[in-house]
Amino acid sequence: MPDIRIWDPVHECMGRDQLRQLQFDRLRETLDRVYHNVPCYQEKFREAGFHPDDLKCLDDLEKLPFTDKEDLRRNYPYGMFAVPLREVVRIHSSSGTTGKPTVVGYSRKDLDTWTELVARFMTAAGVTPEDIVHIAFGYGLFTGAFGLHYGAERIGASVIPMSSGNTDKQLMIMQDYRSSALVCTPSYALTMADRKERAGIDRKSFDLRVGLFGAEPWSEEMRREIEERLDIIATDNYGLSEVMGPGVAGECQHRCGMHIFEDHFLAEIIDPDTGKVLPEGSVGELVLTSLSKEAFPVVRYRTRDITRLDYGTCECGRTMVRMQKTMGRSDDMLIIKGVNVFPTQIEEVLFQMEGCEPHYLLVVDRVNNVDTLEVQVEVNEKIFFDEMKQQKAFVEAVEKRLASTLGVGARVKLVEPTSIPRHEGKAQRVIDRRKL
Ligand code: DLL
Repeated sequence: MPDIRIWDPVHECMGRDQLRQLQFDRLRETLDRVYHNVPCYQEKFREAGFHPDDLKCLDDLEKLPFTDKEDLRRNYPYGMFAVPLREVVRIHSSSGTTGKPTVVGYSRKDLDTWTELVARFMTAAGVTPEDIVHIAFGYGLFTGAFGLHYGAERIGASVIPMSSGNTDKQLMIMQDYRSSALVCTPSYALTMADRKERAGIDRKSFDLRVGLFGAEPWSEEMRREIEERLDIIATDNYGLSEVMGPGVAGECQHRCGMHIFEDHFLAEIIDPDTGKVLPEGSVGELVLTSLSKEAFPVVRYRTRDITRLDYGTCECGRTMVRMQKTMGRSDDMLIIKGVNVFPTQIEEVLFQMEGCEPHYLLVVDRVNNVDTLEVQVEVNEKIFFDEMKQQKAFVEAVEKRLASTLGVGARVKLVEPTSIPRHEGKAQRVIDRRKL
């Protein structure tokens, strides 16, 4: 039987008219805040001939330009903050399109909101104070671990801040400490299932009953496989660092889309090519505007995630719109082992290595449920004809540089000069063989 517990029924089950009024009031405050505190927004608004006082209804938002990763890159590291640093109590970051990551900040109130919203979706997924929540996201600049950690604590669950890696130890702790809720990427959940089966561990020796998975795309088939092999209910949750981290949206136990917490985020669907807002029910790129953030508000942030919004009522009683599982991206970002990787980051590294030619191909695959990345790169004749020993040292040097830049390992394969296919028009540099 689905659990009907709702963390914040006043907001999560709000009437749509009342919600729109709340969104409007909060949007006005947000526009005022960014206009007066963030030069980048002030400039954008001026260029669009828009003043925050011009906002008369929610649809007026369409008159404003978008924000994207490029704006964050240009204002690296703190240029998009809307409060002085002394009011920022936490900093996280996410991959940028080039060597520099994007930086996001939280005020004390932002951290409180974040915690509340994570508690919302964890409750919607069925987590209660009785649960022992095993967090296997990496603690660090990534928002996943800290976000879910504080949300679970707020619910009153017992949190195990396990962090990522060392799968055997993870399994031991899960068995011994009787973890009942697992938090990680869906692909890592499958890695755990593999290891458990290989070690011949009986599924009855686990108390796991629910999984809260996110940070990367996954299919319904993958959900079924995780549920079957770990004997749990697997739920999906969505978020992105620039908008807050996890806690933007999450599934309830009916699992028919992730409820977007619309009292804090305004969602639009646009055509990624024209930027036009699409009619309700269309598939397109999700654009989000934060409605309550103090330190790092975002106005019309292009997530690049392709999805569809469903405004139909959900049996759980929540009135918040549901987003479908993402169907891809409108840019070339890859998510490898839960880590966001842009081909441009790889290109930058290759171009810095003497001997590499500007021709490369990225081959992404999933082997035994683990993502793999192979970087095939053309090298000049000197290196190609060098001794094996020198070639090996060269490959190792590139791999080391890639691992430290990307935060995830890649296998480098040197290929003969001119062997990578040349394209007239747009180069095709990525082959993704995973079936997501
Ligand atoms: O991945 C935040 C997060 C952490 C979400 C933990 C859920 C759980 P970023 O590292 O900035 O933030 O990556 C954001 O990851 O634009 C999507 O492309 C992808 N993504 C996140 N959640 C999902 C999901 C975190 N449930 C980018 N399904 C986003 C598909 C997801 N893609």
